[in-house]
Amino acid sequence: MYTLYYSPGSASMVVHLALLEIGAPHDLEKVDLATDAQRRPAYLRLNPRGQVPTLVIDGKPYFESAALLMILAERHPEAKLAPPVGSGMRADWYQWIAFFTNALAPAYRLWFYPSDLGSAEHPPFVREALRQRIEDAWSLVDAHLAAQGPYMLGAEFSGVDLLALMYMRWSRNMPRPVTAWPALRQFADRMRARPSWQRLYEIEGLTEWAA
Ligand SMILES: N[C@@H](CCC(=O)N[C@@H](CS)C(=O)NCC(=O)O)C(=O)O
Repeated sequence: MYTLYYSPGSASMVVHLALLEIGAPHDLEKVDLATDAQRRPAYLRLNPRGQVPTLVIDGKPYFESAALLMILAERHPEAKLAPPVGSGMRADWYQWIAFFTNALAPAYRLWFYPSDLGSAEHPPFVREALRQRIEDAWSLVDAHLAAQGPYMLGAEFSGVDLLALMYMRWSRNMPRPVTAWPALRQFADRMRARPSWQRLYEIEGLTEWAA
């Protein structure tokens, strides 16, 4: 039913985690970013952006990690990755997914891919602006978790926690890793104890930021 085109530790993580949380049977196809496999014509036919992840659902390819999370959550309501439609928690769920994909993901993308702006390395003022934007977003999430945690939606775990965790991991070698904020640290520890996280590490062969 599902084939996930992924690269270890990349934006495919949230989709891989969702599949593991759901327990949905799936095939994995590794895309070797080191050899630019994402730019080969056969892959571009699946994902015209030349990025991972791509999720093929019943023969049709889809891209954008947060959209894939939402699609999976809807297709598998029993996994409770999304609160019921129409509920206040569902509204919070949309809000936080939009927050992460708008306030955080583009700044991360530019941080890791200066080539998107045509340079091998950002000038210091751009790097500083991106760092500030990323840290401001994490400060907001830290305050939210401290006041209304332990999960993004409060008492209940949901798919948006998987999205948050993926982005949190990407901060590990940045000037201020998320583990420097107390509530984010607690959240990370709670989430990294989940079996899906441990299984993903085994399958993707990851070691850094395991727990
Ligand atoms: N907005 C996209 C971003 C995907 C993305 O930037 N993927 C990176 C890996 S984390 C990638 O494919 N990089 C290879 C490249 O851009 O050439 C999503 O969330 O799916």
